[in-house]
Order: sequence, then C-alpha cells, then structure tokens
Amino acid sequence: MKRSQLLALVLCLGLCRIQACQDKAEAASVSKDWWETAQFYQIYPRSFMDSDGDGIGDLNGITSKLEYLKDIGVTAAWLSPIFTSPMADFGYDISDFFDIQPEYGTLDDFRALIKKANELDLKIILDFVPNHSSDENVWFQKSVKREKGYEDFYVWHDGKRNAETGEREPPSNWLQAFRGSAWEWNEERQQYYLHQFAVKQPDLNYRNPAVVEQMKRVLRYWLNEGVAGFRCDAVPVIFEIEPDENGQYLDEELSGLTDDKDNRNYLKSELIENRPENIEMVYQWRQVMDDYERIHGGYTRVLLIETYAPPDYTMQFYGNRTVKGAHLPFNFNLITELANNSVSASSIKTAVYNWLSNLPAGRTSNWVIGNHDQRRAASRYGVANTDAMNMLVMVLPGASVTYQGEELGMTDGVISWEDTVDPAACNSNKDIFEQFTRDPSRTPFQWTDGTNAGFSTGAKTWLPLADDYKTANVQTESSDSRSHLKVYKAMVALRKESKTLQYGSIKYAALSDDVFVVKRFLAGSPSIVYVGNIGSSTATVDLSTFDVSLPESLTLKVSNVASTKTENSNLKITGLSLAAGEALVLNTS
Ligand SMILES: *[C@@H]1O[C@H](CO)[C@@H](O)[C@H](O)[C@H]1NC(C)=O
Ligand SMILES: *[C@@H]1O[C@H](CO)[C@@H](O)[C@H](O)[C@H]1NC(C)=O
Ligand SMILES: CC(=O)N[C@H]1CO[C@H](CO)[C@@H](O)[C@@H]1O
Ligand SMILES: [Ca+2]
Ligand SMILES: [Ca+2]
Repeated sequence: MKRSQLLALVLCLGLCRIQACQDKAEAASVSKDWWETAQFYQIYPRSFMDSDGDGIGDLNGITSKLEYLKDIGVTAAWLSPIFTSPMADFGYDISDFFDIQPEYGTLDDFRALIKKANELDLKIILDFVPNHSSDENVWFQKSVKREKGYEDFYVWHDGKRNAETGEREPPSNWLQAFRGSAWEWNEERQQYYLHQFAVKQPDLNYRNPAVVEQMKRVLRYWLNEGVAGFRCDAVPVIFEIEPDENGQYLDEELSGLTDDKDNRNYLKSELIENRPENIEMVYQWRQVMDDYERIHGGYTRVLLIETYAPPDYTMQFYGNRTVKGAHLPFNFNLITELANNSVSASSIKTAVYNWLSNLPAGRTSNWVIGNHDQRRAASRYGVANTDAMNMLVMVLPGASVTYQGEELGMTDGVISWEDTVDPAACNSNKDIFEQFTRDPSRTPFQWTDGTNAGFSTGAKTWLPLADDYKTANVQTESSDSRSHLKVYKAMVALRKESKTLQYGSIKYAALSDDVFVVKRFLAGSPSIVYVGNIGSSTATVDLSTFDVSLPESLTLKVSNVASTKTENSNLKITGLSLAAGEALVLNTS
C-alpha cells in the first residue's frame, strides 16, 4: 500500500461511518489477496477421473483434467483425502498421513500433479483430517500396546460398571456420527476408545502435546510438497469435555429431536462439539501457516475450516484482535437454511443475512452450496435452479466454493442398498439407509455422454453413474449453445473482471417467495444487479421498489438456461418478467 493510501485509510478510519469507510478502504486497496476472491473447487478424488481403468478415480486422472479446471476459471482446488487409508470412510480414515493411497497413485504422481498445477497457475489444497486416524494407523497400534510415547495418543477409558448387573459399560452415552455408541471396547488394551465417527476412526487425544506436535508435522510436510493450504475436516469435534474430578465423562442430555436411539441427534452434543479449545487449536495451525510463509516466502497458504455450528462459534475461527485464525471458516448457510422443502427467496435472505450480519469487520465471506456429505445442489434446490444458485454464489461478496459437478447441474445418483458403500448408510438397514447415505453425491464425474461418462475405461465404476449423464456432462454442455456450464463460465469471467463484484458493498432482498435480488455497488464502478426466480411460475418484478437509485433500464450481462433474453440488451427495471428458474445479472452501464 502506498504511503498516501495508508494516510487516507487512517484518516478514513477516524472520520467515516463504518459502512462508508469500508467502501473507501476497499476502493483504495490495490488488490485483494488471492484467496479473498477465489473460486475454490472441491474434487472428490475417488470420483473425478480414473486414469487406469480400475473404476476408481486417481491422481493421474486429476492431473489430466487440470486444464478443465483452468478453463472454467478455478483458482484453487481442494482435494478430499488422498492419503493411505483402508477406506472405511473413503479416505477420512487415514492410516499414514505422510503417504498417498496406492489406488490413487504415488508421492511422485502427487508431485507431478503439483508441477502441472503450478504451470497452469492453479493452487492445490489438501484435506487435513485432524480429529482421528484409522485404527490401522501405526500410532493407534502402538497406543493399543501402550508403547512409550503413544500411551495417551488416543482417548482411552476403563468404562463404567452397571450398578445392578455389574457388567461393563461404555464411559458415557455419547453417540458417533454414523449411528451407535462413540465408544468401542479394545480387547488387547482392555479399555474403551473414543470414536466420534466410525469404529475404525479412533479420535486423537489433543490434550496430549505430542499429538498436537505430530499433527503440525503433517501440515509442514505437505506445505513442503507445495500445497497452498488445507481444508480442515470436522473441526468442531476435535476436543471433548475433560473427565470430571472422579475421572468420569458426563453423559449428554436427551435432545428430544428423535426417538431413534442410535441416531446422533438423539442426544444433545454439548460436551463433544463446539468446545473453545478447537478455536485455539486453529489459531495454532494458522501460526504454522504464517511461520512457513515467513521462512519460505511466496503466496499466502490458507486454512479453510469445516464447521457446521452456530454463527457466534463459527465466527471465532477467523481470529480475534490479537490472534489470527482461519482465512475462511466455510459458510454452509445456503445448505442448512434451504434444507429440504424450504427453498425460497426468504430462506436465501435468511442465509445471507445470518452470515453477513455476524461476520466480523474486515473478514472475507464465502459461500458453499454442496459437498460430498450432502445431496447434490441440483437435487436439493431443483435442477431448474442450478444456474440461479451458481450465479448467486458468484454475485455474493467473497470467495465461492463449487463441489465437482455443480457447474454441470449434476444430480444425485440412485444407489440401491446392494450398491451402497457409505458407512453412514451401511450402519443402518435397507429400510432407512436412504436417510443417511452420502453415496448419491459421490457418483463419478460426468465428462462425456459415452461409456462410464468418460470417467473410466473399466468394466465397472466404484459407484454406479447417475442417470443424468447423457445430458449433464462436460462434452455436451460445452457444445450446447446454452448450458449450465456456459452460464457458470460466464459468471466466473464476469467476477474476474468486475471490481464491483470483488470489492463492492451489498444490498439484497426477497421481492417475493420466489424472487431474490442482490445489488453490488462501488464508487466509480458500474453497479451489478442479480435477480433470480427460483419458483415454478413466471414472476413480474419492479426493481425500483428494491432500490430507487437504479436507472430505468439495465444492461443484461449474463442470463441463464431458462432465459430467452439476449445478452447486452437493455431491460426496463419495472415490469421485468422472469420465467420459472430464470436468473439474470445486469449492470448499470
Ligand atoms: C484472542 O484469542 C487468544 C487465544 O485464544 C486469547 O488468549 C485472547 O485473550 C483473545 N483476545 C481477545 C481480544 O479476545
Ligand atoms: C431433511 O430431510 C432429511 C431426510 O428426510 C431429514 O433427516 C432432515 O432432518 C430434514 N431436515 C430439515 C431441516 O427438515
Ligand atoms: C464435508 C466433509 O468433509 N465431511 C466429512 C467430515 O468428516 C467425516 C469424518 O472424517 C467424514 O466422514 C465426512 O465426509
Ligand atoms: Ca484408477
Ligand atoms: Ca475428538
């Protein structure tokens, strides 16, 4: 920042009202750091591209498709886990944090991936899974044997005796995420161990400084391999409450939400989720990132945090006045507020408001509409709303996150009980598994309308294809004159060139149950207006009631698949008619 700009900023901080001040500060800054306006793209490696025909995606497959990511405007790709794993939870059960899963490739393949990504100026972010390892990890095996240095690497406990029967019972009533007790008896060590996820995912004990140190080693190891940062998995469950003065763990209270005693929601999760220690741990990891940058230079290495938690908790991950935290705690509001049948303009408004009104000053927003744990965005919001949602995510301020296939409007696969592999579903039964399964959003990525959707040359893919692959695929959508992919690319391009989208302020409203509108504005630049109809019938709106300062007509920059309006035409803001699923991005010049 130039001296004069700094001076202006300091004066501004003293004199201006907060909102106006932010505008000037934003206009004054030369550019934002790379991650603040980034287009993040989540790759689920097992399902992205198979290079050797075994039906399973792999690193060489990803490397062969990096040009595609570049072409659709991605800044950084984050990869779900690629580390050695028995695949009980498809890589979220890591048996060696320092090596690559053989079905996915080798360390050299990973280096080739990074090299190619660097050539294309794409950043690669890895999934960091801090809460647990696999039970096949050598750390756990040593801990079972109480080997020196590993005795307390995991959360072990003798359990309780039932007062009446005298039988041994788990230390507490805590439930795992994938149904049933969070405690598992280990015969060899003669103690229970804690697992917030599957039995094969024992929780690491973060009250042991050796564990904290070991996991920082994991971060430094991959930073040395050239990654641009980490997306940290399941951060709210890292720490649990400590045992009481008698060495016993307290029970969670009943939630009253369900009668299903194996479902984690049967109990509250106050003792095992959202502890303050988790926030402190993220601050320590940020220090690791910043130390690395200080020593090795280069661009900012980022921390993205997975947390489904109330805003007052989530926002603390950003850090406070004295300590830096995560660059971006993921914002899942557009998933949680629009769950099931509540897809409406007012729930979008609530989702946006609940994030922006809680965001600490000077922090960067982000918007996520899907991942490998949720049903696909097009299935949740409706295929017709694919563009409206993709466009919204790119019009809102800050970074955007795309889960692979969202740019195509890919929908859920239909997976029978026989084909089901997700532990969240396999731990239930054939009558109820569809409530729990995460397989439908993990089906192979759709490259073409040909065999295995171009994902694999093998006879069989690890999960069957989704039914929509003949139409929702890269090849078809690239050649169609209008497609979800083309709308997506047009939006990425607009965001890259628009100062208003990168730096501007925001105003938004639900004009009806179906129509959501956003205005982005910045002194000295054209304003940008998004208007989307996510309902099932035509709507006519008057944008002058939303913002009296808008001119009588606006220029159409991007229209979607449902629209028949021509780009660069001028549209009157009164009596503006929007077909079902139609979404437009307009500007003021
Ligand atoms: C910021 O966080 C650190 C680490 O948790 C804590 O020690 C400090 O008191 C906090 N400062 C403020 C101003 O909240
Ligand atoms: C949405 O539906 C799923 C599956 O039927 C259910 O488990 C979940 O509780 C519902 N969520 C909301 C917010 O209603
Ligand atoms: C979205 C996401 O990454 N979810 C993961 C959270 O952590 C558990 C356990 O590691 C995984 O099973 C989920 O897939
Ligand atoms: Ca393969
Ligand atoms: Ca834990």
